[in-house]
Amino acid sequence: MLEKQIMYLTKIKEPSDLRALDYDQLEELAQEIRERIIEVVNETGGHLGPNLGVVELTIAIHRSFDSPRDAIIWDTGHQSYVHKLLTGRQANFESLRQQGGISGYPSTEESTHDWVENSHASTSLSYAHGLSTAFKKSGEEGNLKRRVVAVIGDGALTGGMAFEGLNNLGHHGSDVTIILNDNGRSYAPTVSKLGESLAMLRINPNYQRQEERLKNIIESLPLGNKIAQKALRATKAAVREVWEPPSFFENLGVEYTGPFDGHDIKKIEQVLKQASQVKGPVVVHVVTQKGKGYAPAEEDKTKQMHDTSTMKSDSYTNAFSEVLVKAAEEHPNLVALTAAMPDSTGLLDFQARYPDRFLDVGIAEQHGVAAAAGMAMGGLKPVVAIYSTFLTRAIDQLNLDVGMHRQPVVFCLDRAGITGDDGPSHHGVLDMVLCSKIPGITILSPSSYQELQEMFLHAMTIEDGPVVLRWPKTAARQVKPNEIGKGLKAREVIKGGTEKTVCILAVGKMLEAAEGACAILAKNKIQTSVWDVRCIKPLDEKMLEAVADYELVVTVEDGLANGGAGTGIEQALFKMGSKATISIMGIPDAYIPHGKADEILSSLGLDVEGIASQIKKDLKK
Ligand SMILES: Cc1ncc(C[n+]2csc(CCOP(=O)(O)OP(=O)(O)O)c2C)c(N)n1
Repeated sequence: MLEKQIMYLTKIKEPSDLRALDYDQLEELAQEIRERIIEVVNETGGHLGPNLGVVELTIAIHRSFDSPRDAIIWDTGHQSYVHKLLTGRQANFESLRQQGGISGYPSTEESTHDWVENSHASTSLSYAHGLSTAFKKSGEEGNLKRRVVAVIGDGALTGGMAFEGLNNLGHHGSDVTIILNDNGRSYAPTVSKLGESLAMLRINPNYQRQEERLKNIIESLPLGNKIAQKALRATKAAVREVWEPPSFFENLGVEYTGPFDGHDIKKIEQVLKQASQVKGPVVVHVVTQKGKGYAPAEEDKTKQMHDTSTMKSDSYTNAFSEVLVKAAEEHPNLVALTAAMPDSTGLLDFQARYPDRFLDVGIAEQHGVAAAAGMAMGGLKPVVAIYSTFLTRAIDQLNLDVGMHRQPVVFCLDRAGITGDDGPSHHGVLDMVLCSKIPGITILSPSSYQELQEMFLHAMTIEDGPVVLRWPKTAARQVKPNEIGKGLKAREVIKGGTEKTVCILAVGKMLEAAEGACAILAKNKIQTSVWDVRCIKPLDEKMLEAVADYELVVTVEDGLANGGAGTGIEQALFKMGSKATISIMGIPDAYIPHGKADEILSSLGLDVEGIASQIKKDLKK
């Protein structure tokens, strides 16, 4: 960076330091922040577009409120980099998302300015309601003065929890300032009628002018002129009725003000200061541009560089993307659903080919899964493309609305297992534990590019209940046709001789590590068989029979060890009367911090060496 460019940022140790700068200096600071974020995120990866869009807004928020006395909650938390830079974390900002470094989301461990550890969307209004209630109930003078601020995007506002929160905030009259950061997009353009109405306000200056004019007239009338005031107030209400969003919020008991240019620091500051005087909840609608100030982000039509990841041709996601388009040709009733993530779940090609069969439900996983149940009841074949971590939101719907009704919905879980840089809330480690408890479900986990495609086509033929396919973020192995399994069968990959000493049952991508461990053990003259489990539920009886009389059966999965695939295998073998020692290798019950996925797996002993040494230990027992 040039010296001139770091004139201000390094001086901001605490948000209160912002107050020493005038508006010209703040503009320069905004530029320095943008450059710093671009520089770091280009190295580390992360959420670029959302953070570039909130630079001025974050500065204005920190000048208007007194953090951490006032609580600022960032919905989803992916747009908190600017906040981090302004709250004492700029010195090690380049460690963003690196093991031991700064988290890509708010982190209570990192700073008292971060109130929650979030990353799943649409929770901010609930946290805000809770905090505001607690501050009020404490009765302490200091607490009564605290303001609670929730910053929520138009995307996150499509989530059911956000609507539940709004409803409850309005009902209770909680003192919360809700900053609606409206950039018109989630990853893709936001799917929401409310969003469309917000956009109408955003692009139509008439609304603002009319509001302003009426406000001025009402204020200029002499106090005695009650009739005229009443008539004008009615006119103002009528004007508002025509414009949906204000009446939408106000009917819920939440004041609305806006829209304002979210890149105008002075204006936003002024509005926020006024809004913080309002009793009860108030929405301040600000309009920002995602990716602002960085041409590659501004020009990226797909996602305005929401994040820096791109779909790789050798990824499991790509294998899915290809086979989905192929299956759609054969199954005219196939529809594909996403919860606001068409690109990262591999649906873009499908969307381009079959726009009428592509459905974005908004950031609304619960609704999406129940809607898929309805679609299946009506004769469609829904494919729900979703990250493993976000399916957790909709387990109840998968269990009762899909599972109990035995609806043939296919769930395609991307980013299953340890995902790495995004930290504890993004690891997809719960899906096998939760889904395996659902009666009648089929759960498949591919170990290669070709296997995924074979499994997906098979899943399309299952008509008596839901199917879950889960795969990791990493590159998929390319294998020959004779290395692909069939149907719901497991596949014996390595026959370990006649002694039946050790057998490894590997799930999905862990197969590769299991094969490596087998090679190490062979050097130590330990004969080891390896199976690709493929189908976690129902388990392949033939595999169970074949391994039941081994001395040691080791299961390896990239999901929670407690209650997942290994537990299911252990119970099945026990029921069969197997005397084998069973060793279950998987993720411990812990919130695992961010880092590189492979490094995390190695640290948990879930790599070639770790598996081999666990087996040696187990054999000594
Ligand atoms: C429950 C849940 N589903 C999906 C996501 C993935 N996701 C992260 S940010 C995002 C879009 C958020 O849009 P918006 O709230 O408008 O914020 P913006 O990025 O536009 O600033 C999505 C879908 C998530 N974090 N949580």
